[in-house]
Amino acid sequence: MTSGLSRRELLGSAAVVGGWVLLGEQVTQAQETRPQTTPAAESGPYQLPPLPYGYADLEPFVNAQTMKLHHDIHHAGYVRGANEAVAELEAIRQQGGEQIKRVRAVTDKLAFNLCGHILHDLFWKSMTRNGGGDPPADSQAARLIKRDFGSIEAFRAHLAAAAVQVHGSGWGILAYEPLARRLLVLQAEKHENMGVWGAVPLLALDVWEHAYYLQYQNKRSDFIKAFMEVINWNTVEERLELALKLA
Ligand code: MN3
Repeated sequence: MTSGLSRRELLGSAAVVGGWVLLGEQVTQAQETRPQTTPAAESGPYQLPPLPYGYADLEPFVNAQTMKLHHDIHHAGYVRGANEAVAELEAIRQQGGEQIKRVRAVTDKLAFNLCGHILHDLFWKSMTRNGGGDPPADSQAARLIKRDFGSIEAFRAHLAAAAVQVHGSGWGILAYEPLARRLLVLQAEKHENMGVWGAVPLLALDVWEHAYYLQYQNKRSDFIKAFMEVINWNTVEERLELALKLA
């Protein structure tokens, strides 16, 4: 990733969206693919990333049907919505006049869809075949999780409780907060509410019903247990090492 960047470069390239810090790599990708004049829905600054594994690769924990619908339909919808919002804001600026009153509504649409895109991108990377267990004993993640939560087990219990208790649709998230230089377990309602400005998400657990209902029905906690078996600690470590440079 961008681990060769200095702190100043990293800060300069990070953007904050809906309370979540977006690390430099994704911002750069977005800037390099500026919208063209084609309809906003299918093109624009944001693109649906391919899954980092096959649809069936996380079975039995996440089945192929759930994975395909979730990625190809739901995640794609957030990408489309974010691109639409960007194009609508551009049109509003150009047209001016009464159109300017739509900024509130379209900004809301942008935050919802873009945060949905950002968190799904991290969600796919948060899981891997043969993942789960504890982070490597000598990793920064293991060190900081033990320091800030007491133990890996206490962290897992906290994350699971946060994910189970989300009101409605949302997320359980492990994040690094650079002001106090500490890890936090956060919840997100929908994709964008309850975020903490400046906190960098390191691990994201989707508990919208579409993430588990086909396979686990109403048993959200069973899906959360399954997620624990596929956690990708390499992703956590990579993102944590970048986040540590923010403070
Ligand atoms: Mn989802």
